[in-house]
Amino acid sequence: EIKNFVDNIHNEAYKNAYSAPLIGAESLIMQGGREEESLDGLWNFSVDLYDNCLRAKWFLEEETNEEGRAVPLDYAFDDWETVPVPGVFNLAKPEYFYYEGPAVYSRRFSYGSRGNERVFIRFGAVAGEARVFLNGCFLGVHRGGSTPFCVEATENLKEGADNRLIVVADGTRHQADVPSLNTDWFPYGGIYRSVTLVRLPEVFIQDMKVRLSGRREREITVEAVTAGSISPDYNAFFEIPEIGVCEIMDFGPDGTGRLKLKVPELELWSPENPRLYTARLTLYDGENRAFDRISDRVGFRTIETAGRSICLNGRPLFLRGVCLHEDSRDHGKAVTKEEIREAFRLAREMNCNFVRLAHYPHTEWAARLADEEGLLLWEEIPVYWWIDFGNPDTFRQAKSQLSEMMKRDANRASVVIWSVGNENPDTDERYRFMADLAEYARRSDPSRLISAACLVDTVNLRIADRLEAHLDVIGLNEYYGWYDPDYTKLSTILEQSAPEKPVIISEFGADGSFAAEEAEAGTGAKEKNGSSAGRVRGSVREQEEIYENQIAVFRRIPYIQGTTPWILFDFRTPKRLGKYQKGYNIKGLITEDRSRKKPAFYLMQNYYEEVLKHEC
Ligand code: GCB
Repeated sequence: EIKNFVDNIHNEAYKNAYSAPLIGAESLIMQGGREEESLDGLWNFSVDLYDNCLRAKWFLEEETNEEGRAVPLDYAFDDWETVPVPGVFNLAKPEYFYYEGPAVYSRRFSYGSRGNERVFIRFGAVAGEARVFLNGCFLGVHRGGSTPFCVEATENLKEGADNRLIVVADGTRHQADVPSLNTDWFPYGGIYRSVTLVRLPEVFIQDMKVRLSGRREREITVEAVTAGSISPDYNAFFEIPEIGVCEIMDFGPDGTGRLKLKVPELELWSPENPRLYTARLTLYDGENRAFDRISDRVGFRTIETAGRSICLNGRPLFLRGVCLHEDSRDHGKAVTKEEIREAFRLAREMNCNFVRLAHYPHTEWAARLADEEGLLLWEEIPVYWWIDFGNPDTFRQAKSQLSEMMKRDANRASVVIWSVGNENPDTDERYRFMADLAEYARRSDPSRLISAACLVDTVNLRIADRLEAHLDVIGLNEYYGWYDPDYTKLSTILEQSAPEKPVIISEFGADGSFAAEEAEAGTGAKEKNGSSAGRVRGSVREQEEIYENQIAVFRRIPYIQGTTPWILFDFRTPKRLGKYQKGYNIKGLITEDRSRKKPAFYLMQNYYEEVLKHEC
C-alpha cells in the first residue's frame, strides 16, 4: 500500500487511473444543424506543472479524503484567472508563451433537463491529451490535438447552475506521439476550438454521409448510423428539399442505413460553381412524430485520376495551390473564421483553386468555408518527419486521428485529398505504417484521392518512394535553390523519373525577408559584381529568384499536375532563430501580420494565370 501510495504521488503511475476510456472516432456525433449550447467564453485557468489536479484529485473538490483527513485546498478553481475558450493559453500572458505541460481549465454551467434526453459535450479540439471531468467524475481521455471528440454527460449532470466541468489539457510532447518531439511549427496549447453541449433523444442519428457515387447518372449514396435501439415502427426520410427529393431510408437492427438514389437534376459542385444543397435526414416514431433530424449543406462532385491527370467531375485540372498552417499572429492556432476567409481570399488573389492544409487537421470551418467558396483542399494528419513507426501505439494514434478527420469532413466536397503524412524517411517500418494508413483511408472513403508529401531520392536523383504504390497522387517536397543550391538536380530528378501517377510539388520555397533585402541593398553587393556573391541569404529577392527557377522547371514537366509552394504566410516556430527569422519560419509569400506580399507572391500569381490560360 505504501508503495502504491508513493508511486501515485511521485511517479507517473497516477495516470493509469485516467487512461481509459480512450475517446476515439466512434464518439463523434455529427453536428448536423442541431441546436447546441455554447460552453465557450471565459474559463478559469491555471498551469499545473506537477499535474496535481490528477495526482491529488482536485477535481473531486473534497475537503476530507477517504480516511477522514483534511485535504489541503491547493486549488481555487473559481478564483483563478480566466482565459478565453476557444483560445491558446500561450498568447494569454508572456510567461505562458513557451509552456507545454499540463494545464487545468474549469468552468461552471447550468443545466435543466428537458425530459428523456442524452447529453454530450463536444470539444472541437484540445491540444495534446485532454482529460475531462464533470462534477467530480472522470469521463475520458482524448489524444490527438487537432480533431474533435464527444463525451457523454447524461449520468453526471446535476439540475441547476452548479455543474463543474474540468479539462486537464496536457501538451507535453512524447517521442511515441503523432506528431513526435520535433516539428517546424509552434506547439500551441489549450482548448483552442469551441466546446458545446448537445442534447439528443434516446435514439438519435449519429452520422450521415452523403456523396456522389455515379457522375453520369447523378447517383448519390447516403449512409447513416443511429445510436440507441431503433424500433421496427420507426421511419426515416432522406430529403434534398431544394429539388424535391424525399425517400424512405431503411435501417437495419444494427442501426445502420444505406440508400442509393438517382437525382438527374443535381448540379455538380466545382470551383466555378460551388453549388451546395441541404441534405436532411429525419427519424419518425410509430406515431409519425419527428424526433430527430440532422442536416448538412453538401456539394456533389467526383475526383479521380486518369493516368497522370487529376480529374474533377471528369475533366482534368491543374491544382493551383498553396500551403497553409493554422496560425495567426493574434490567435495562434485558434484562428477565427475571418482569418480563414482572409487566407482563402489571398489564395484566390494568387489565382489558386487549391489549398494544402498542412500538417494536421485544421478547424472544420476551413472545409466548410472552402465548400462555400469553391476551393479544393488537401487535408493531412501529423505523421510528420520521423515518428516512432515501429510502435503499435503510435500507429493507433495516427489511425485514430485519420479516422476522426475523415469522419468529421466526410461531407465536404472541397476536400479532395487525404494525406497520410509528410517527409518521412523510406524505412521498412515507415513503409508498412504508412501503407496501412493509406489503404485504410482508401477502404473507408471511395470518394477522394490518397496522397502523402514524399521526399525525393537525393542519392540516385529520382522520385523513388515505395509508398507511391499506395497513393493516387504523389506529393513531392523539394527545396532546390534553398537547402540545396544546385537546381540542376531538380531537373535531373524530374527528367529521370517516369511516374505513372500525377505528381504534385507539395512543397518548395525559401526564406524571404524584407529586412534581409534592405541589408543586401546596403552592401551594394549586387550592383558591384552582378552576381550573388555578397548576397544576404534569405532576402525576398533570393526567394523570388528561387521561385523563378523552380517554375521554369515545372513548366517543362508534363506529369506535374499541381504545385503548393511553402507557404502562404510566415508562421511561428520555436526552431527558427536566425537574424531575420526571430521565431518565425519566413518562407511565407506574405508576412506574418498578413500586411505585405513578397515578390514571389506575384510570380506565383502570374504562373497560375498562365496555367489557367493554357487550360482554357
Ligand atoms: C519542410 C516541412 C515543413 C517545413 C519546411 C521548411 O519540408 O515539410 O514543415 O516548415 O520544410 O521550412 O523547412
